[in-house]
Amino acid sequence: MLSSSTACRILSFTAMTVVLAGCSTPSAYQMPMIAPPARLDSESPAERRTALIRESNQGLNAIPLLTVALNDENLVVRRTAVRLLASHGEPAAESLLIAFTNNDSQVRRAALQALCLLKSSDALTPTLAAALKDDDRSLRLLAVQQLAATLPVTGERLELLQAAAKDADPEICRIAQDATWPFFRETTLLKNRTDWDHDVKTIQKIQLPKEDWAIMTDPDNDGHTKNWFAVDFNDSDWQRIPIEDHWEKAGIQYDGYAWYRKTFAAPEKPAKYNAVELNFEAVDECAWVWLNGIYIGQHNIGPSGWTIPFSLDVTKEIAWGKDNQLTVRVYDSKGGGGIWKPVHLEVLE
Ligand SMILES: [Ca+2]
Repeated sequence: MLSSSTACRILSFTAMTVVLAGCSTPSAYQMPMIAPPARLDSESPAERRTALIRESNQGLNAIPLLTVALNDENLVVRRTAVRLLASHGEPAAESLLIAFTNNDSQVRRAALQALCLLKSSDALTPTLAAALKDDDRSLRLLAVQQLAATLPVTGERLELLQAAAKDADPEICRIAQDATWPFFRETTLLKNRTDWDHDVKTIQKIQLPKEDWAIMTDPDNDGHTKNWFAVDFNDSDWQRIPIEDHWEKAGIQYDGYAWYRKTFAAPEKPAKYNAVELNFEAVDECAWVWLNGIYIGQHNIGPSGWTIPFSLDVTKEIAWGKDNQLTVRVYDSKGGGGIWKPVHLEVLE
């Protein structure tokens, strides 16, 4: 078996031959202008590294040499080789795929970073699938970020993200879960409608009951797959707590996802109105909301959203003069969590 330095030397010769063969007007007088052969057989890693850089500066012919150097016994030489391959872009893509199978996780990571810049997520799917199984967390994180970056998430990318949503690392898990979360709706409030040039007046403001909301924690984040938002879902075995305070005050010491459900009576239909909105004075921290089984929108701006009021349009979803079923999925990353301020139904004109 060839040692890596012997293989480098052979490839160095091959690369030089290609350089010479590539000259359009080869001539004995031009020979002295070509850099002396690289010292890739040097015992010194610093000299081998310098030689790699010099070869790489000559152009794409250095790619085979750099590929062999990925297996150099010295980690600095190996990592220099992958960095130089990345600098050659698309022509080095095949070599970067080889680098991605390297024993050195830093070489694998540098290769994957370069490949993510060169190829679309769909073209890179097999590589990203392998990266999601890497022992090195940074490779799994890079892969999940890449898979989640292109919307919509469908097909094989969706399947991979669904698998990554069960990763042992909480950050990787969260990115994958967010990317595969199937509910989104943009709400348009009356005051923001471009076709609306009147002052918006609140003609009825009905505070929802404070007491007796059903709550269930969802540590596996799969309540939506069990239809916890459905009107006819049976929540009779869920704990009852008041809103307008953090769930910790009701004895639930918990950070993560949790679901609230409440049935409330809506008033009779007003003679005249232009919109109906559900206003949350504050939910700590993020919220996803259904009314009568229909998804109506979200408040999802991260931890800083815990004290920011928000409203969602329910003009089409409200059932006048009847019971209405409200479901709120809450995410709390730290500290107090829950629907800690009042919720109102607002009839607007
Ligand atoms: Ca919090």
